[in-house]
Amino acid sequence: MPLEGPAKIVDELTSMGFNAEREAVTKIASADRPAAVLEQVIETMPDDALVVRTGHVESVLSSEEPLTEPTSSEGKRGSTDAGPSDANPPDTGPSDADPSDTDPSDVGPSADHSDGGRGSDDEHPSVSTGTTPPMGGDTGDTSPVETKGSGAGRSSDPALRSLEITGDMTGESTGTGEYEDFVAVFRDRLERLGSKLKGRVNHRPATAIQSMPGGSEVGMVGLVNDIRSTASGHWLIELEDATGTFPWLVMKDREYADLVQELLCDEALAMEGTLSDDAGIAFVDSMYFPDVPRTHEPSTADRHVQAALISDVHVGSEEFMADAWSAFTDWLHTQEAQHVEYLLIAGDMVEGVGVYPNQDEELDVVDIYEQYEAFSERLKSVPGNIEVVMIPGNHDAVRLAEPQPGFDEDLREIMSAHDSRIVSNPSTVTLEGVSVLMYHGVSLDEVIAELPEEKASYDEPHKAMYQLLKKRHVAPQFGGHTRLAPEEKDHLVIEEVPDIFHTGHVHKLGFGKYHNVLAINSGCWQAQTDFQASVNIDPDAGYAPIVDLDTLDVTVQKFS
Ligand code: D5M
Ligand code: FE
Ligand code: ZN
Repeated sequence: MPLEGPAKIVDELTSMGFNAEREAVTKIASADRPAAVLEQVIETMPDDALVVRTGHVESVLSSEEPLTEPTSSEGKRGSTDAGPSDANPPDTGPSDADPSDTDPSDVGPSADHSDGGRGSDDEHPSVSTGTTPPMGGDTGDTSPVETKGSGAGRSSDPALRSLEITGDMTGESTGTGEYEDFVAVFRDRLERLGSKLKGRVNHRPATAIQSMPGGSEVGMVGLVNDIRSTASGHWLIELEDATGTFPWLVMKDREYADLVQELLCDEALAMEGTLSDDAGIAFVDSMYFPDVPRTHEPSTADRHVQAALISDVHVGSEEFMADAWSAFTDWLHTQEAQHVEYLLIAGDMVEGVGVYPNQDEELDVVDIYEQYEAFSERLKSVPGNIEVVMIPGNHDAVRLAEPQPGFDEDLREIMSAHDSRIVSNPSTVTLEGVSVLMYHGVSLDEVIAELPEEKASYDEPHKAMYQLLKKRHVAPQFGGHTRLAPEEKDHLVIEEVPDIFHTGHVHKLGFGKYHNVLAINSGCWQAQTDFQASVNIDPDAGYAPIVDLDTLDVTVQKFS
């Protein structure tokens, strides 16, 4: 067996139905005789093991037994022909559906993504409609064309990959739930977003403004404390900073009146204006959001590599779309998907229990742990050589208040078969230089409810995401749908501009660019629930948006 490096080792292991810890692969690759070590590792794997762990490789490396040269590529899990289906339960593995039966047009991009919010925005990114290069066409890859099995087409060297996580607050929760923590988290928000605004206005503390004479030109940076309309149809916005509050009046016929509709309580703003004669109020002349600079230039990967961005799998729900999921994971094993090396899942892995009233009437699996077991089985049909990153959502078994820490040890153990990175909601994952801010998206319900239809709607969820980017905060408004966990630091501030912003939750697919940031709301893998039918939510289920990390172009693959 010619072994050339980690990529080959991963391919070899996945072809035998094993996933492997990254460290384990590295250890094998750096051994004196990697092929012999790999053979020994496979020979000595426990029968029921699905994952080659670092400890196991270490014990092989340190064993006294002389290592024999491998004589064939057959491990005890069977030949490479068997594919990973060995490790999959009969009803979930890619073995069920032969992708060669599938008409490529069935899994092609949605034909209607020019409407319904799929990239229909003016600033939408270029959308490929199925221009995937011919199989193996552009890589000089000489590996045999395979349409299913090990994902062997994904033969790029894992050493070319890079994946860094920032902003994962798992294990770093400081909040005690005391009042002081709420004070601290808002103070941190004001300091960090305020520092982005202070250069734009000649700002003064609220208390200083309170003692300035009528007619003065004033500026202030603060959090929106209250938004009221006056009897004459003007708008009164109360801004709060560390010293106190001050009322700002936006006249209904001013150009800024339109922007008032975009405001949410607790977001950071800068205002500039003129004090009234009695100095009791300031008339707004200009208003600034922390925003993403228009000049933002996103980073891109140095090679052609892709990431699949999905969310809202909802395993355990009667409406979980098992066939669509299998079609997706089958596709990941095909040559067409050979460049998909990363899979990001933005929350709601499982349906959960007790999330919404009467939810139990639509549960297929009623035990939360069994739901994660079932999810883990579904994850096993994702090729082992794809890097998976996941954050929790509001249906997952972690605290509801945001930021939500990554899953606890018990759940990690259940999901350990695929060596996924499990991080907090939100977190930023940087893939080969391209930063992706992952956030589940509960605040989108609120943005959509509060803002006018043309600024944010379920049909164009990416526009609601633009608002979060503009406010540089993933969940600005406190006290509504979104529960906020008080922490010393506001983990929900968008400190650095991401290259990609990925959310889910609203079960609608939509994407577009805001000041060069690609915003993608992935759809879901759950058909319409009774509740959703009752409120006319028509989910986009069974779609996988695929992003080219070298160009940030998006292709939508449809599996339902
Ligand atoms: O929520 C999916 C979408 O549906 C999201 O926009 C919230 C909305 N939803 C679903 N069920 C309910 C109930 N019972 N009340 C209010 N809003 C709801 P997800 O949380 O991902 O299921
Ligand atoms: Fe969901
Ligand atoms: Zn959700």
